Amino acid sequence: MSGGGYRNGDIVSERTFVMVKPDGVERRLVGECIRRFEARGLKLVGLKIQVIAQETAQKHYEEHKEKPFFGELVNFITAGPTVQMVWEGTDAVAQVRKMNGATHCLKAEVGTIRGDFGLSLQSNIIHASDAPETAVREIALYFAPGELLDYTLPDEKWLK
Ligand code: 3AN
Repeated sequence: MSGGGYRNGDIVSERTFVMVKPDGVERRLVGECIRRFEARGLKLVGLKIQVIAQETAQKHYEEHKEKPFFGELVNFITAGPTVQMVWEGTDAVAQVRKMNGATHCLKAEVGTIRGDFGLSLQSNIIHASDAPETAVREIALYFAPGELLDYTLPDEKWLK
């Protein structure tokens, strides 16, 4: 399946890109993030840990290139280990965004990852694609097609 997903009636199964940022890794929140997405019914199809290159970070945050915080953002995201993941499931892009919460942790609802674990704007623990097209671009930036797994879980019939 492509990152763009497919339609089954009104139900969209799709893939989204998620990254636990250096603050999330250093604060040992990787397992908590994975637990929440699994519990929700999403399926992990790609996973790696790495310190990302400046060039990759610049491509990732291309849309913010002209913003005053761009340099600081690139320095922050490349400052330590980050965890890259691809999650698949019904309406995955929107559901993960909702579970992560608003960009500024102080504005994020309690019950979201940012609302439960953060207080900062830049150190906001986790990133996720904001649209299916963004997911396709971001997945390709971090994963080769062969690094993503196609498999079925027995509970999937309950999750569409
Ligand atoms: P989101 O990650 O919720 O999609 P974006 O795409 O608006 O948010 O911003 C990307 C990242 O840039 C944010 N996660 C945050 O770390 C950082 N950022 C956004 N706005 C600012 C700002 N005004 N000052 C510093 N960092 C910012």
